[in-house]
Amino acid sequence: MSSSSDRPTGLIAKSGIELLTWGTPNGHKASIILEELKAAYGKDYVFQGINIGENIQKEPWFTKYSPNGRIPAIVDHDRNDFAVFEGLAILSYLTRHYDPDHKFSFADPDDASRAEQWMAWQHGGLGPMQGQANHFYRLAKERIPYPTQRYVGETERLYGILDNQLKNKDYLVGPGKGQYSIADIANFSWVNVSYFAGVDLTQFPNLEKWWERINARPAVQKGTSVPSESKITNAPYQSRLKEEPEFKENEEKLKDLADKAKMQYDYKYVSP
Ligand SMILES: N[C@@H](CCC(=O)N[C@@H](CS)C(=O)NCC(=O)O)C(=O)O
Repeated sequence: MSSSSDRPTGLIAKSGIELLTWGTPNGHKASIILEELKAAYGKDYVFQGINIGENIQKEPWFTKYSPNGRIPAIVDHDRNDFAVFEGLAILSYLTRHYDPDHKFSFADPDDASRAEQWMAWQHGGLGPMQGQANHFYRLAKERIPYPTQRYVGETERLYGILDNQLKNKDYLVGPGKGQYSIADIANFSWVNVSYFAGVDLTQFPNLEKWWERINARPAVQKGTSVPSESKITNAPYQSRLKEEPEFKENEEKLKDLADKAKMQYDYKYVSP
């Protein structure tokens, strides 16, 4: 179930989970796990699109649930309207309460800690650095070489860390080859917009295979289309490069500027 197209002004559901979100990497973390729980257990949810371009996330009714004024947030109507903000906390809360068979989380305390470590790493490293890479590579009003190479380079260094972790594993955490979990969902949501930040995923072969594996999951396809189809994730980005010559030309210009910035400051990412 989705919301009406009117500007949201408050909660709309009375039971179950209500997700307040927008089509960004942090938003996708919450909608992917909710789609996975729906597919695995039949747990339904309601969402409202919070258009961050219109600053709905700064309105008092919203900051009551998400004090940082950012998406995503969830409200659990079945648990006294308990509200959760921050991706890691949302992923942990939902699996703690609604993943009894540990299909996306871990019963083993050491694996649970490992998953938490990779989610914390995403929050402290990958998300903030790639967010800044997006800003300086593409969104800022002017192209400034130093921060562009600094943040695109640091994002590439972090991708190198993930690539190394996935050398002999299909998923980041878990016994043997690993088990798909909330640790993968947190990091996938950012790797799924690598090209938007000027990072070429083919440089990281283990990571690219992991991205393909996760992107092929039906629940991931559904989750990344909440609240609406995304144009910035890697698959539609690649299609636009093929189909829209003007888009391709502009993207090549951005890449060229970033490559020159890297050369100017001799930045090389270093992966262990
Ligand atoms: N660490 C938070 C980050 C949340 C965040 O940065 N959300 C962005 C969208 S990806 C946002 O709401 N931006 C709008 C704003 O800053 O006003 C998480 O993982 O949930």
